[in-house]
This record gives sequence, C-alpha cells and structure tokens, in this order.
Amino acid sequence: SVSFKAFHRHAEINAYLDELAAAYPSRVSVQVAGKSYENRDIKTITITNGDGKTGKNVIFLDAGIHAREWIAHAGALYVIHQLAENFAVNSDLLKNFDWVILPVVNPDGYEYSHTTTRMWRKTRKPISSACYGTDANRNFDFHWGEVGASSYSCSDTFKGETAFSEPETQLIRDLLLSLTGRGKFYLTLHSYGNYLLYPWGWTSALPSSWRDNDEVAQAGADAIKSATGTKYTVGSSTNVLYAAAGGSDDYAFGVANFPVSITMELPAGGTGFNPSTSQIEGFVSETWVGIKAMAQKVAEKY
Ligand code: 0X9
Ligand code: ZN
Repeated sequence: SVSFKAFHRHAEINAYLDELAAAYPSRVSVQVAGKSYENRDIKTITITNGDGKTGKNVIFLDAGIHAREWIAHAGALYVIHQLAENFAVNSDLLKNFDWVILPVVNPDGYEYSHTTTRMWRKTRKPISSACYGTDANRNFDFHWGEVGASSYSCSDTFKGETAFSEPETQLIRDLLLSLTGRGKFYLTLHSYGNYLLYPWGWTSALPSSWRDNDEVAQAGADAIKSATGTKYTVGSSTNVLYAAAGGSDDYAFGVANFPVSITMELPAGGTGFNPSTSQIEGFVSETWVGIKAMAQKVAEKY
C-alpha cells in the first residue's frame, strides 16, 4: 500500500509497483524499461482491465522529468493507485485504453534532491569537471536547442551535449516510438503553477490540430474548477509560459504522433516546489479529477 501523507523515495515507489503487479496479476504488470545513468531501475507499470484484448490504444503518463518537482511523482503514484486498487470505480477509464505509467523518469536527480540538494532539477551525468546534469526536458530531438535551452553545462536548462545524450530521455523516446499509432494521449506531470499546456513548446505557432488538444485540456481544467474551485490556465506552452525546445511533449506530438500531448503543471500551494506533506493528498486527488476528465475526452475522440 502507499500513503499520500509523505513523499516516497525511488526504492519505495518501485517496491509499490511490484506489490501491485503481484496483487493484481491479471490487470497489472511492471517492466524495467531501462537504467538511469547511476544504474537505478526505471520502471513502467502497465494497467489494463484484464479483458485480454491486445493492441488497444494507450494513454502514456510520466512524471519526474524534473527531479525537484516531487508533487508530480506523487500525482503519478495516485493515478496508479486509483487505476490499480480502485478498479471497480475506475474501470470505464480502462475499457478502450491501456495505461502505461512511468512515475519516476529521473530517479538519480530525484534521489539527489532528497539526499543533497532539494532544488536539483536535472539528470546526474557529469558533463564537465564543475557541472553535472542535463535538463531532460531540453534533450529531446525535435528542434533541439533552437530556443529556451542553454549550451552551458552548469545551467539548469542545459540542453545536453547532443540530443538524447541521456539514458533517461532515450528511454522515453523508445517507449513513445514503440507506441506510435496506439498512443493517443501523452501526459507529462511537472510542477508548479496550475497549467495545462499543449504544443508547441518550441514556437508560438500552433499545430493544425491544436483545437483537439485545447478541448482535452479544457475538459481537465473545467472538471478541476467544478470539483475544488482551483483554476488552471490552458494554452500552448509557448504562448502561456515561454518557448523552450527539446521537450518530451513536443517530441510525443511531433515525432511519435500522439494526437494529444499535454504538460500538466501541478499546484505549488504557496511553497513552490516543496508543498508540505499535509498538502499532498489534496493536490493529487484534485489532479486525478482533471486527468480522469481528460482521459474521458480523449476516449470520446479516439
Ligand atoms: O520548462 C519546462 O520544462 C516546463 N516547466 S517547468 O517549470 N516544470 O520546468 C514546461 C515545459 C513545456 N513544454 C515545452 N516547452 N516543450
Ligand atoms: Zn518540470
């Protein structure tokens, strides 16, 4: 079991995934998708309704591209908890889609943010003698490095020495490409600021199918607003925040052909990247309301 009254370390999260696969073998399976630079297992959990149908469309959700954004990891864990352990209530969400969830993209950074530097953002591969880590959300090979990314290895938004220089981004790339065709909704959890963002992140121009993305994001924002009153801002990444190329969202949409690709920036609770533990449950259950509404909208469209 898992609690939402504390932030969990990477090993605890992986143990929880394995516990679910053991408890619900007909519906839940865990895969070691690869290893981080420091050799930690990066696991995905696949949750189905157990009807045995293969080749269903897929919702792919990840969290923790940025190490310090702990509420995002907790949000992914809550989705896993709901789909796996509250199956009777949530079975509609698994009727036409399998869910593949990667709750800790960057475990080296996540652990480092627990043990050493709370505000660590990047991966942990050394670049120069002085500086470590690449911003995984600037490292994807789609307009890589063109805008909003640094060439300076000490920067928090360092784009990497090459596109896909990091094992962690290679792993998401391979998963996304393996799902091309079946993958209909890519959702990546970050914090903070209450945003639902869709492509593009590299240019202020909008893709031709932006309305589909807008509709899905708006459904999430509306559901959250009516459940808790919390306001989310909806729009393209560049137009709402800033232009920054090399993000996972643009790659999922532009290269892996996911028709809906959304970055969800969870709330801060007035404490930035570090909400108090008593705020976790409220934030992640509210996030789940939005994710359910978005998944339902995607199911209507694809
Ligand atoms: O800058 C980012 O990577 C994201 N914000 S955060 O505060 N979590 O770092 C926003 C990413 C939006 N998507 C793209 N720019 N592609
Ligand atoms: Zn982030």
